[in-house]
Amino acid sequence: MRAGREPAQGVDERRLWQRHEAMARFGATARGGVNRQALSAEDIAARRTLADWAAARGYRTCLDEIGNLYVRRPGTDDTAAPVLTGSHLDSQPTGGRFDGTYGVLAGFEVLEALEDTGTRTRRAIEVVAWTNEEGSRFQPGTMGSAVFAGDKKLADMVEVRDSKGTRLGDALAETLAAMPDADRRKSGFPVAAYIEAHIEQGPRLALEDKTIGVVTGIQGSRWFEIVVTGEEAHAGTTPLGARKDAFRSALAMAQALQELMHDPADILRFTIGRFEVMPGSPNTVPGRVLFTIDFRHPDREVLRERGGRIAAICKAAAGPCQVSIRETTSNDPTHFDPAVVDLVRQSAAHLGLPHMDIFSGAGHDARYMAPLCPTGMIFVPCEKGISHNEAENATPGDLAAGARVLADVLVRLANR
Ligand code: HGY
Ligand code: MN
Ligand code: MN
Repeated sequence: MRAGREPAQGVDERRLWQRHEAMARFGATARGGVNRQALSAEDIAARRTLADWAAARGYRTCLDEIGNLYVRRPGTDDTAAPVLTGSHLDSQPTGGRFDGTYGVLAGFEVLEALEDTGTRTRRAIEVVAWTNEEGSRFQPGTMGSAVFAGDKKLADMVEVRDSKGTRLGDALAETLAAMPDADRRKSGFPVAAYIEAHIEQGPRLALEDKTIGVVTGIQGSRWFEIVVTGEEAHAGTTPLGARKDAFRSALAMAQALQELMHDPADILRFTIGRFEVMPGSPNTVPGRVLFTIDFRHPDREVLRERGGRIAAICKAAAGPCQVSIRETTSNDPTHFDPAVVDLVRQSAAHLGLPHMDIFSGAGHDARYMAPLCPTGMIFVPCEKGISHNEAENATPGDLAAGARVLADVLVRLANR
């Protein structure tokens, strides 16, 4: 240990990179990404590894009722509410090695840097790995932080099923049982401040040659699940005019929705990422189609107005089929606490790192922490802005730079 150094100087670029290499083994794909979906065996392995690293440093590990995992470095005042940092370990099915993982490992790297520089803080600092941020296996995403914030009820979340019919509650029980040494605690405890480090998942920092993104907020989003019900029929004998073809109706809906969501300024984001045609047999007319909508915009009014027209458009395009529209999550645009945003900006400047303000296009758990406590985020670049893709990449230097800003900001927040 070399005491007396600033906490940020304790950040070890090589150690942080090696932790990423270790985590990338869990759910590793042949194309260099990760498939570590929420509450899967791979997610459990990653969680247990973080807990092992924590134990090696003598840190206490806790789990709450939705499986959010906390690693606690005590402060000098154990009665003071902790400062929280972290992100998520779960990934997309064809995800990258840095989305979410970076925020958890940068937070853990800060704890180690504080040890190595002999830095004490008044408040405890806790690193959290939120459950099911991605929402790819179980919708909605940011589920762990939403339950922590009281925005989603555990009783509702445990009944959510994945596309294979597995109940979230059963997968959660397995995850909790796999970590018997972790203490249990109730979510929603008081938090003094929250700061999350994340790759940008877009091209702006790289294009502007900046190392640090001073995140001012997150755009709003609305997710829907659309189920179109027709009637299975024989592909060879059933006249087109007599069919209740769920695919044909779903396609008409999708085309009408694309027109609704057309934005010449290309600010609006509209994605149909899942489109399941059932029974999926070449010679049976589809009787059921399920598709998802991910709609995002920085302007609350656009989200309300355009989002409010989705149901009518689907019904008008249903033809002879039935259609059900279920909104699975709706989030207004989030604006972070200006004082925390300013801390990030000052810290980047203090460390001599090129930085710029940026509004997040991607969703993050910080969205749910913002109404609870002073909240902010720190972005670092990812190669060509590529994310939710196995080719996602970042440099050891940028990851370490973000962790240094995180160390500086966390210590300031933990000594308030
Ligand atoms: O979907 C999102 O914006 C986040 O990356 N899960
Ligand atoms: Mn993420
Ligand atoms: Mn993601």
